[in-house]
Amino acid sequence: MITVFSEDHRLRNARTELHGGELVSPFESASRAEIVLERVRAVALGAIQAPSRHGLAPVLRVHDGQFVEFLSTAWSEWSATGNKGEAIPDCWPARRMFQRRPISIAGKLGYYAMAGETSISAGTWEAACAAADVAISAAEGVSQGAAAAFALCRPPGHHAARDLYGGYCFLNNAAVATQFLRDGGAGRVAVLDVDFHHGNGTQDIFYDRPDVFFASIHGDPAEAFPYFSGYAEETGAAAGDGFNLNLPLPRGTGFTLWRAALEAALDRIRRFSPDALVVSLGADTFAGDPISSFKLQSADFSTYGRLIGACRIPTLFVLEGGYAVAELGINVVNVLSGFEDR
Ligand code: Q9C
Ligand code: ZN
Repeated sequence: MITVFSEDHRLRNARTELHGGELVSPFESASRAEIVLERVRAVALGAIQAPSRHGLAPVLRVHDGQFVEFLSTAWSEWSATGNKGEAIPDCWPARRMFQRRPISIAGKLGYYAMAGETSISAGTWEAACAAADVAISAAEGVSQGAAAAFALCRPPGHHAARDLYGGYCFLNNAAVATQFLRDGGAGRVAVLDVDFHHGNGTQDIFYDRPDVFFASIHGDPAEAFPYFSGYAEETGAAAGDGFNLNLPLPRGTGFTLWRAALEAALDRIRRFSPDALVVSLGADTFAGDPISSFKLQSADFSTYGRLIGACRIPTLFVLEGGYAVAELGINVVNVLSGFEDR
């Protein structure tokens, strides 16, 4: 399968992440994309292509206009205000507070952030746009009849909602690509999110729609980020009721239990009979991941790639999380090779 990749991911090179009460070097680092690309080359997965530029129109099909405007100007507004560090929110519209968009940059950060670990830095917006273009360009391949394509996106996207950023995500690459596939003629699209963390952003974007089925396998929000989204009782709203499937699993989950959840998700996806499948591919389910608590081994990634491939649905893989950098290339590309071996 083809891989779409942009060097511009390097423009996302924040120095800080709020972690354990300290500002540390971000887990979501540029080396992640490089090691995945290196593995794509090593196994000769297929051609590696640069994305084409699509501008903001496909982004604005799933994101709020004022939110996009905020992201595009956040760093210049923050740095012009004389702040010394990177842009981090410190006040949120919590319970019983008034949900009105402030004018000042410090207020807007809290208004648009769903979490506080993710600093906005110079180049963040440009890298986020490049990642969206990567996802769209790979989706074009699937639209044009490819059996599969891999969008090697960085920064990731699945925590970004219609008007929220955070969890290392700014624009929801998988959701932008999903809508792009719909607009290109796919009547129904399924999204399968296998990242360790619940894909709250993707769920949010499609929650009231019956044309996009969303399924996510993730750490139980009672004990795992993003804490306030991902429970089994979140099944969709209005016309979208019944088109959202959350499969939360306990900390320490190994492949036997995880695989059973995957089979349940794939059953529902097959019954939905989609024209295309978008896989939010996070490899932070790996036993060695530094911020997650599932126990998958590298060989398990090949096994589950094969199970996804056996569905015989045109499939777009979109890279999300995975922070055990040394093994990230192997784990991610094992899924893609497993898919091709089906
Ligand atoms: N400081 C993705 O995998 N919590 N995002 C950080 C460590 C946020 C993960 C905990 C994790 C976000 C795309
Ligand atoms: Zn994750």
